[in-house]
Amino acid sequence: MATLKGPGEARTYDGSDLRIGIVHARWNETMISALLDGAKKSLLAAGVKEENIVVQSVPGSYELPFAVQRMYSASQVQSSSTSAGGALLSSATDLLSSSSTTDLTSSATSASKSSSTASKAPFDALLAIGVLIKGETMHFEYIAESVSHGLMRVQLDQGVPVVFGLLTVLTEEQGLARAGVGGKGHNHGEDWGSAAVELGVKRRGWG
Ligand code: DLZ
Repeated sequence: MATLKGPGEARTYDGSDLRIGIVHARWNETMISALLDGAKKSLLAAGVKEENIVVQSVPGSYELPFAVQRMYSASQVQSSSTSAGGALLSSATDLLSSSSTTDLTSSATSASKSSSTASKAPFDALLAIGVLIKGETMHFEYIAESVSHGLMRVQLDQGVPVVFGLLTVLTEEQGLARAGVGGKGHNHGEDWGSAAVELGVKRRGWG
């Protein structure tokens, strides 16, 4: 049954050939963990292979645009690298090396680790996950605005879909509901995973 809110009835897209990059912030870990799980669940359900889901983490949401941009650039270098380009490849991946991250699920960790060994294509889509909770100062507004603009800039400048997985909530309770924690609300991470697959597939058709 379609609801008033949300992306509507989803067509199923075949993600079995896609490579998806996820960067998540570590602030508000309970929600982040649930959102990441939700996103991965949708990706796997669409056929994306575990080894083609690369997860990295950054301290907070403010760091998301830079990390997404570097992660995508590194994947382009990887795909065009020959043995002569190996040094460049390793320096690019070192910027966001899996050993420097604290990923929140064991499956995410294994996906990150496998990313450093397998041969790679550039990411078909990326997903940035963060949870910003409004405090008593203007911090929230500045971070929310710059992250939104930054992620939009990355996707338009790089020509790669960047799914906006940033919850901007007024209270922790709102965040928990939107992460589907405690069986309440809806896990928006699931929608973001589906959006990444749909955009990844469509982008190929759009050239
Ligand atoms: C500083 C800060 C604050 C106050 N709140 C959040 C938050 O609710 N969610 C989040 O993801 N990050 C927060 N941060 C951290 C900033 O995003 C950033 O990591 C630091 O300012 C360092 O650049």
